[in-house]
This record gives sequence, structure tokens and C-alpha cells, in this order.
Amino acid sequence: MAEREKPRLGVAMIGHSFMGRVHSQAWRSATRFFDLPMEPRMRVVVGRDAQRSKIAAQRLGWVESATDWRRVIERKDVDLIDICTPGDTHAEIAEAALQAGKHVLVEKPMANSVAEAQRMNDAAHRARARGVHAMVGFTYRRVPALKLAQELIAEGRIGEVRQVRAQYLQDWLGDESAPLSWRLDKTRAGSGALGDIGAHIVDLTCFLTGQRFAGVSGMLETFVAERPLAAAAPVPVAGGGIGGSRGGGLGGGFEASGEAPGPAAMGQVTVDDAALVTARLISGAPVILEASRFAWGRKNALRIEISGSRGAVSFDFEDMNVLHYYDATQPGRTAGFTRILATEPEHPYLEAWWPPGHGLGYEHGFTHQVVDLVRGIAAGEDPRPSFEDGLHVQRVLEAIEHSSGTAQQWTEIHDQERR
Ligand code: SOE
Repeated sequence: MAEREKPRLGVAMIGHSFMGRVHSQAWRSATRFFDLPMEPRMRVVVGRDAQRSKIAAQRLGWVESATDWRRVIERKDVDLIDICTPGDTHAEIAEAALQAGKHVLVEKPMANSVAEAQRMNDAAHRARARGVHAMVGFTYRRVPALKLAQELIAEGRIGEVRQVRAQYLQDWLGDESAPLSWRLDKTRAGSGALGDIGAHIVDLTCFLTGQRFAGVSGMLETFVAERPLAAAAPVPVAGGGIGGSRGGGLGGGFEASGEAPGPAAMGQVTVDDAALVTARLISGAPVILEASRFAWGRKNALRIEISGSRGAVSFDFEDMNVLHYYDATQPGRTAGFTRILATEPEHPYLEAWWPPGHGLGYEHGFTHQVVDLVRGIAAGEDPRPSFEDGLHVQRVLEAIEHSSGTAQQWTEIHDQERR
């Protein structure tokens, strides 16, 4: 379709820290590498601080910046709201945007509670009747090797799903002096490792197996109960660097905030540092999940292995272009995991990118997310994961919290003789 004929899709992004930066990369690249039925237009980025938002707009490729999301969602040249803010703001923004007739992409986890997620899903259901669509940003579904795994499982290549074992391990909080960020505050983030990275492996288990969870038993652990409060954020100067990390904000290029660093005041961590879960899928298949931000040496190790009646698939994000596939029907003499380098043109999304073996990165899953979202909107369909899918993940997270908090099915072990 010639460029001039394509309908435009005005996009406004709320939040411009780590997720805002990678979402901006996705909006910039999607239309350059994929043939989209609509032309996304990066109209405005919204942030709390006018100067930071202006710098972010310049650096990330947005035409304008603003500080009031409520006014932005009323703009006639904005058709879609991309929510990249902490979880405590997702429900209010998404409900208002859907009510205003804007499509919504919201970062995971969808919300900070089942009640909020239910409200969002109800709003999406009402908006769908008006041709307005909503999606949750579980981007790992769009890593080619994981999409390939989902296709192989759907084709029956591993037979009946027997067992799922999944981990999501990072180590950026292993340092006890790492400051208190919003991600460690339950009122902002909703939970810790459980919702931040555990949500990904809950959603991925549903995506790969095509099943939902039937029940869970969980254990949450907080290793470090208090941390130094982050120093007052310095004021950015134009032309400064843009680094950003999970703590959010722009890195580098700032003048001093003027506050001499005193002895660090401490604040309470109110979320989990690790989540350990046993669960069952609707089919009864047992699942084991682990999410931790204290796993030294694991930087972004999302690992999932699914064993079936006729084989298995195994993946580690730290080797994200590779899927390992085991065909149990092969004779023992030559049996073994096949290392599939998922970079061939016939692999999901790859026709748009590089020649075989050149590999993709973390950001490509976000570009694929934009591609599928725009294609879904143009086709009048709710792209997956929908708000309904996101609500299920929220229910699983809340069930894990409930299980961990109540009288667990815990059996003490009493050694007869004390060692
Ligand atoms: C946590 O460190 C985090 O940034 C998650 O919040 C993101 O969803 C994940 O993609 C990378 O790790």
C-alpha cells in the first residue's frame, strides 16, 4: 500500500524511562522494517517533568512533549495511548483512554491488583464494541525462538504437555546498597520479582502451552528489608546523555542537584525479592516457576523448558536466538536436543530483518509487539495478549501472594538428633 494511502495512527506514550525508551525504539523501527496497514505517528511523549520530557521527545523521536496525560488522551490527533508508567497508574490511564475511544498498549504487569485488572478488562470490553482495542505488553511472546516453540507445541511436535519448568533470574538487587526505587514499593509496583519478572513466565507458560493456570502454591521471600533512599534526582541539562535504567529516568548529562550527599536515609522494601511457585495448568500438568532479582550472575535469564509426551523445547533468553528441541521419537543412538538458530527467513518475524545467523536483540520483541498491535487494530481484532489474558495473569499473581501469605501447606521436618 503506497505510503500516502495508509491511514495514520497517532500515538502518545506516557512515561519515558526504561520502557519508554525501548517502546520508542519499537515505534521508530516497526514501520521501517515491516509493511504495516497503518502509519504510526509518534506525536507526543508525556512525563511528569517538563524539561525531562522535552529532552526525551528530542532524543526518542516524539514530535512533542507534555506533562498532563488527561489532556493528551483528549487530542483528536491521538488514536493510541502507550502506557509505560509504573503499575499504580495503569488502571486510571487505561480506563480513561479507552473511554475516550483510544486504543491502549499497557506495559506489564497489567495492573497492581485483580480488582484493577478487572476494571481495565471491563473498560476494554465496552470499548471493543466501538472498534477500540487493547493489549498487554508481554513482549517475550514475540521473540522468534519462543514464537517458534509455541508453533511446534501447537503442531503437537512434543505431544501432550507433561511438565513446565520456568525461571526468570536477574541480579540487579543482589547489592544491598542498591537504592530504593519505585519497583521496591508495593504501592507503586504492586509486587516485586513476582509481578515484575514472574508475570512474564506466567504469561509465557500460558502462551506456549495454550493453557491457563488452575491453581498455585507459592512462597515469597524478601532478602533485604531496607535500602538507602535514592539521592534527589538531579536536574537534566539539554543535550545530556540518555541512559536510564530500571530505576527509570535519564542517565548522564545532568548538573548537580545541589544537594550535598548526606548519610543515606533508609527506606522499607515492601515487596518480594524472590517468588517460588508450584502450580498446575488446566490439564493438570504440573508447573514450577522461580523469579528472583538476587540470582548473582544471571542478568536477564528467562528460561523455560516444556517436556511433553513426545519431546521437549528449551529456551534461555541469554541465548535468545536459539531454541533447543528434543524429539523423543528419534532412536536413542542419535537422540539429543537439536540447537535451532531461529534466524532463518521462515522463522517468525525474521523475513523483515537480517540474513541467517546475524541475530536479533531484546528490542526486537518490542518492535514485533508494535507490528502485531497495528495489524490487529487494522483488522479490527484484539491482539494477544488481550486484557482478558492480562487479567488471568493478575489472578495467578494474586493467588501466589495469597498462598504465600496464608497457612501454607508446609510440613515441618524434625530431625531426631540435632546435627
Ligand atoms: C526488570 O528488571 C525488567 O526491566 C522488567 O521490568 C521488564 O519487563 C523485562 O523485559 C526486563 O527486566
